Amino acid sequence: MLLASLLLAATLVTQTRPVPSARQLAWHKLETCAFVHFGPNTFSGNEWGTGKENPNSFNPTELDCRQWARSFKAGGFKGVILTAKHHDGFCLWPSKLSTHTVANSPCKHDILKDLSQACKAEGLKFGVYLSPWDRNHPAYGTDAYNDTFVGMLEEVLTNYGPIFEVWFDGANGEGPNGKRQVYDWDRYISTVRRLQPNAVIFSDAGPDVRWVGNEDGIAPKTCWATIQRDRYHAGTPLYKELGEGDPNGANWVPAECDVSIRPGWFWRSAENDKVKTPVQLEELFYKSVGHGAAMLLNVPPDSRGLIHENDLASMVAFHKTIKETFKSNLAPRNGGLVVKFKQPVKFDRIELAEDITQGQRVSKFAVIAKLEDKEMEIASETTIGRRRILRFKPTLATEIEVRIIGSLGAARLRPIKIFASPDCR
Ligand code: FUL
Repeated sequence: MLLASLLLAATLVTQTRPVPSARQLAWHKLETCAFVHFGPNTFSGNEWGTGKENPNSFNPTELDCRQWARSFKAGGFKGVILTAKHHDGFCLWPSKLSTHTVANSPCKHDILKDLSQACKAEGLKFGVYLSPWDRNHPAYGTDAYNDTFVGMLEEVLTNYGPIFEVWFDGANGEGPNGKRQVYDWDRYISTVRRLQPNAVIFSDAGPDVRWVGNEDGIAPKTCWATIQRDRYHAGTPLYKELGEGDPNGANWVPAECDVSIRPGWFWRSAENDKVKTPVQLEELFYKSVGHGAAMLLNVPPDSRGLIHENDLASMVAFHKTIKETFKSNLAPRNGGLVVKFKQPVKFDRIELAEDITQGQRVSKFAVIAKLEDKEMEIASETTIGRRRILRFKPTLATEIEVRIIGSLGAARLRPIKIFASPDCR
């Protein structure tokens, strides 16, 4: 009844909200993707290479990108984003525009080719991280470098597609000649649009996907997919605003939460025993995907060129718990915002979702659980967005109701879903 009146109200109220593009809608469905930091730093133990490292140091002895892709699949990830070029400028493909590449290393593999093919074989989407900051390239800091960077983008976007996401790092340090580059973002973006029109572009400021404003993998509980995009640029000092977003923002630019499974972005042997536990990964899932954002978990291959056993074990156990938790929805399929049960049901998760093709609207809601004649408010929260997962201690109820208290235009919610995690059964 409540759902029916909400839908009716929605047809009467003509408030337009920003909505996702087709490429953003496809991206939203992926939810969890793996990030791969790999390069000379894997062998030096550095986080930021200087660009002066000897390409001979890049020498993975058992490189197997198929093992990476199999591992990510086993971890439940839907896409993979590789650091094709990090700040050291080292290209993991044999670029014709640089001498600092895999072609001048003992490895000889075109890692973009290997990984893009492995992803295809495992049914994973493939994306690339390309740092415009380049601490090696002699042209960096001059106009000519913008041509070089566009040329590199052309190589990467032409030869290894389809690409689902291009991840632009906003860092803008000095190059080998002590100069900083003035980045030509308009050209970089139009190059991606021209060559991979279905790819989303990530940076602090979008245009398609925004940074969540921290590297802890956490979106705030209040998280709007909208921002006022022209307030920001890559490298924005206002990045703290990017977490919550802006309900009045004119642009749909959802948040992506990047975080590493290890303390560093690159593998180092000293951190083999500091891999995040399955429980920590689960926590990150609830605080990213469960807050309506996306999870981008960095799992860096080791100096053998393999995903380390500890990282793999942790990802697999994480995925198993998530899969088991969300296996069967306890709510009847035709339930709206009120669900009734004949017998008390025990649950510890409630999942809500707005129909984001109509934009994001809900700004305040409560969840009420009833057991016999007792009524209890079990949650009072703000945004819902694409997917909002609420966690509770195991709770018994014969009725669960979601009350919308604040909304920018009529709320358009999907039916409530109710789950019991393995701990609740
Ligand atoms: C940052 C970089 O400086 C880090 O090295 C890492 O790549 C992270 C994902 O983005 O801006």
